[in-house]
Amino acid sequence: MASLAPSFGRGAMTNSFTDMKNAKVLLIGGNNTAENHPMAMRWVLKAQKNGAKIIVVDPRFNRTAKVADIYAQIRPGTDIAYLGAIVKYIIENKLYDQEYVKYYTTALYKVNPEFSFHEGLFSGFDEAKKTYNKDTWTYQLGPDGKPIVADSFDDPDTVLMKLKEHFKDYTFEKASQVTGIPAEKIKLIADTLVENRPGTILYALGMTQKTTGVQGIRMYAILQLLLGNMGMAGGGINANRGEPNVQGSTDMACLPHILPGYMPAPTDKHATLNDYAMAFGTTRTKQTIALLKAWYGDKATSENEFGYHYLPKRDSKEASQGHISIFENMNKGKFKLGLIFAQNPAVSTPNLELVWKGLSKLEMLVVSEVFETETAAFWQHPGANPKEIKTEVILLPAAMSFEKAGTMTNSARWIQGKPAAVRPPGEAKPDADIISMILLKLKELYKNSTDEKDRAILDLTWDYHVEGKEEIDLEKVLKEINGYDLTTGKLLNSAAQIQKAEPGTVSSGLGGLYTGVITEEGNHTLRHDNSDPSGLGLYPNWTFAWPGNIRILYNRGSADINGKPRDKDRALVWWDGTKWTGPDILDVAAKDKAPNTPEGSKVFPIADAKGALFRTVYAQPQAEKVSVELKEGYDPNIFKVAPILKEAGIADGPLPAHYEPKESPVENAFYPKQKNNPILREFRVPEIQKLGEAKDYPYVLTTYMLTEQFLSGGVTRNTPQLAELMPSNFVEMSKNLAKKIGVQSGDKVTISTARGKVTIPAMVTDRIQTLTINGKQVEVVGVPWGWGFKGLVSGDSINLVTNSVTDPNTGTPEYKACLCNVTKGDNE
Ligand SMILES: Nc1nc2c(c(=O)[nH]1)N[C@H]1C(S)=C(S)[C@@H](COP(=O)(O)OP(=O)(O)OC[C@H]3O[C@@H](n4cnc5c(=O)[nH]c(N)nc54)[C@H](O)[C@@H]3O)O[C@H]1N2
Ligand SMILES: Nc1nc2c(c(=O)[nH]1)N[C@H]1C(S)=C(S)[C@@H](COP(=O)(O)OP(=O)(O)OC[C@H]3O[C@@H](n4cnc5c(=O)[nH]c(N)nc54)[C@H](O)[C@@H]3O)O[C@H]1N2
Ligand SMILES: [Mo]
Repeated sequence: MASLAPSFGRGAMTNSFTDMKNAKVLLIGGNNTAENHPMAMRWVLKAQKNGAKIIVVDPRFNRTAKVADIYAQIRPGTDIAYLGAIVKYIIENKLYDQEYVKYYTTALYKVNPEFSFHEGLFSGFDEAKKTYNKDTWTYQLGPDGKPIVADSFDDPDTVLMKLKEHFKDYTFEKASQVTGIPAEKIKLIADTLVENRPGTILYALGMTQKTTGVQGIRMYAILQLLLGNMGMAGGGINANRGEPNVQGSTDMACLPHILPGYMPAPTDKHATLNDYAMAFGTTRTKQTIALLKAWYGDKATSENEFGYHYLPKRDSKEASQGHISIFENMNKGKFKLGLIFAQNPAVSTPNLELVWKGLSKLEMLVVSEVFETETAAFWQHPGANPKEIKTEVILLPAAMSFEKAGTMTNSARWIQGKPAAVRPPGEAKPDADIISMILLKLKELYKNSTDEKDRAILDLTWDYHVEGKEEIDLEKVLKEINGYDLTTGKLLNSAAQIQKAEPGTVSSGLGGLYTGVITEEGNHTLRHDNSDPSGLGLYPNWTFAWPGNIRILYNRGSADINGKPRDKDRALVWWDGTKWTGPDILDVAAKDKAPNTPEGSKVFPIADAKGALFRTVYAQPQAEKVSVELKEGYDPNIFKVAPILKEAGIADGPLPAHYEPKESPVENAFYPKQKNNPILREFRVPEIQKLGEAKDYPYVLTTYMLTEQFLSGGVTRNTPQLAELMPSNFVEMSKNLAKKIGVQSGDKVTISTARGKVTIPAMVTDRIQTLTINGKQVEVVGVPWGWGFKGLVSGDSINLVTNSVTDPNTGTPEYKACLCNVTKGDNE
C-alpha cells in the first residue's frame, strides 16, 4: 500500500533548485532563468562551472542566453517540432537508455490496434463537438486486465514503435523550416543531450502559455524517459514556477478542476461517493474522504457519505472551466459578486476588454489588495465612462507577505515556514484573517437556516483561532493540512496511513499530500539544518518536501533493476540486500521489497507504475480482497469494484503533435489540413474575443517578464526604487523590422491586433533576429506585459491586444504567440 500513497506530482519540479548543479547538461527551453529566477540561476551556473553545457532555446537572446553554450532562436509556439525531431533521431539511432526504457517505461506495452493518427487527427475525433472520444487510446489488455507486454521493441504494436511512426516526418530539416532554428543546430542540441547524461530541463511560461502547452511538456517527459534521466540527481524536469507561493496555491487547489491535494473535483456525473470511486479509483477516494473528515469532522459519517454531498459538483459540459471562462461568464451576466484576492486581472488577463466589460456587469466587486490596482480601479480604465459603471467596489487592505507568518511552498515542493518580519500597517490584515471573518459572518447569517444547502457552511469545522482572538493560528491550519489519526487524536506521519486506515478514521486537509510536514515531533517547516551529507544538494533536514520529504521524485529510477545506483557519483537510493537505503527517501516503490519484485520495482505513481511514453486511458485492476473493513451503513461495494487508480488521459491526444499557434503567419507544415490544435474551445463572447489573419497582422507578438518589475506591477510599480529602475514598457524588434517601418529606439509605435491597439516606445535590438520560416521572412516582436494605468509608473497594457484562446487541458491562455501589426507613431 505504501507504494500508492504518494500518487501526486503535478506542476512541480521533479527535482529541485539545489539539484541543478548535478546536471551535465541543462536544456532551458521556455524559461528566462537569469531574469525571472536569479536565485535558481546560481545553481545553473554551478553546474556550468562543473563542466555542464547550457542550451537555451528562446525567441529572444535574453539574459539567460548570454551564458549559454548553445543558443537557438525559435519561432514562438513551435517547440514540439524541434523536440519531435530529437525524439525521432534518438529512437531511429537507438540512442535511448535501453535498460531504463525497457524496465521503467511503457515502451514494450502493446497499443490498441484501433488507435490511429492521420493528417493531424487522432482516432476518436468528434468534429461537431470538437472533442476526442478516447476509447482507442488504450493498451491491448490480457485476461488479468493488465497491458500485454511485447517480447521486443521491434513489435510494430509497441508504444516505442508507435512513437517512432508518429514522429517519422519530423526530420531536422523540416523542424528547421517550422522553428527557424538551423537543422545542424537542432542536431547539435540532440547530440549534446545524448552525450551528457544525466541532464535536466528547465521550463516555465515559454512552453505553457500556448494552445499546445501540455503537449509541449509531454515532449520533455518523453525525451527525459528515453534518455533515462527521470529520477536521477541532475536529471528530471524542473518547472521554474512563478509567484512566491504559486506551488502552495496549486497544492491548495486554487484551480477549478481539483480538490486540495490534487484529487479530482467531482462533476454532475459523480452524484454519489460511489460514482466518484468508480470514476477515479480507490486511492483517490480515500484521500477525498480524509479531506472531508478535515472539513466536516464529526459531521462527516459513513452514513452520509462523509459529507460528499456538500461538495459542489462541476458542470461536466463545461469541462475546461478556468480563468478565461470566469470572465466570459461574467460578460454573460452569470455572476453578481466578484471576490478577488491578490490578483490583478485588469492587467494580467489576455484581451483586457473581456475583464473591463465583465467586471462592469457585477453588482459588487470585493478586492483584497496591498495597493489600489487597475483591478480595484477598473472603472477608471482608459476609455471608460465611470458614470455608466454601476458596480460597487470594496477594497480590503491586505497585509503583504513580509507582514504575515505562514508557509510558502517553492517549486521544489519544499514547504518553508516563516514568521512575520514586520506588523501590517494601519487596518491591513493577513488574507487568512479576512477570509475567516467573512466565513464566521456567513455562519452567523445562516444560523437559523433550515435550508439543506446551507449545511455545507454550518457544518464546517472552524477552530483555527488564536485563543480569544480574530487572528488565525496558522500552525493549527498546518496541522489540519497534515492530518490526524482520529482514533488517537495524534498527527499522522505519512500518507500511507490514509490508505491503510478504515475510511473515516483519518483526516487530512490535503488528502495526504503534505502529511509528515508537522508531526508529534514538531513543525518541520521550521527546520533550518543546512547540512548536506551526500553533497548532492538534497538538504534532507531543511524544512520539509512533499511527498514524504522525498527530494527527488521517481528516484527508484536512479537504481537499476537489481537496485544498484545507475550513476555511482549521483546515488540517491539503493537496495543493500535486505532494505532500500541511501541519502534520499525511496519514492513510489515499497521500502521493504526487493528491487526485482513488483512492489520493489515501481518507479512512477501512475496506474501501471511505468513512465508513460504514450498517455493512455487505463484503469489498474482492483486487488481481489479489500484491505479495509467498512463500517455498517456504508455501501460495502465501493472499494471492491473500483480500480485502485485510474488514468483519464490527456484531452488532445496520447502523443504530442505540432500545431501552429491559433494566430500564426504560416500553415502547418506537418499537417496541412490541420493548422491548429483541433480541440480548441470556442469563444463564448465572440464580439470581444476576435481573431486576426496574417494579411492584416503579419508579425508574431510575444510577451514576457522583467527582473525589475514583478508581474502586473501591483507592488513593484508602486515601489519608487523599482519604478526608477524600469520606468517604462517597450517593444523589442529586429533592426530589419525597425528599418522597414522607419523607427528608431525610443520612437512610439502602435501595436495592433484584431482585439485593439496599444502605443509603446520601440527598442531596436540585435536580440531578436528576422527568422526564415519555410523560405518566408517572419518578424517577432516582444513586449513585457506588466504595465497598466495605475502606479507610480504606468503604460499601456499589452494584454489589451493578446489572445484569450487557451490550451484545452489547462485553460492557460496563448499569451506568448499571436499576430500583430506594428506601425510608427501613435495611431490611437
Ligand atoms: N523579477 C521577476 N521574477 C519573476 C516574475 C516577474 O514578473 N519578475 N514572474 C514570476 C512568475 S509568476 C512566473 S510564472 C515566472 C515566469 O518565468 P519565465 O517563464 O522565465 O517568464 P517569461 O519571461 O514570461 O518567459 C520565459 C521565456 O520564454 C520565452 N518564450 C516565449 N515563447 C516561447 C516559445 O514558444 N518557446 C520557447 N522555447 N521560449 C519561448 C520568452 O522569450 C522568455 O524569455 O517568473 C517568476 N519570477
Ligand atoms: N501577456 C501576458 N500576460 C500574463 C503573463 C505573460 O507572460 N504574458 N503571465 C501570466 C502569469 S504567469 C501570471 S502568474 C499572472 C499573474 O497575474 P496576477 O496574479 O493578476 O498578477 P500579480 O501582479 O501577481 O497580482 C497580484 C496582486 O496581489 C497584490 N498582493 C501582493 N501581496 C498580497 C497579499 O499578501 N495579499 C493580497 N490580498 N494581495 C497581495 C499585488 O499588489 C498584486 O496587485 O499573469 C499572467 N499574465
Ligand atoms: Mo506565473
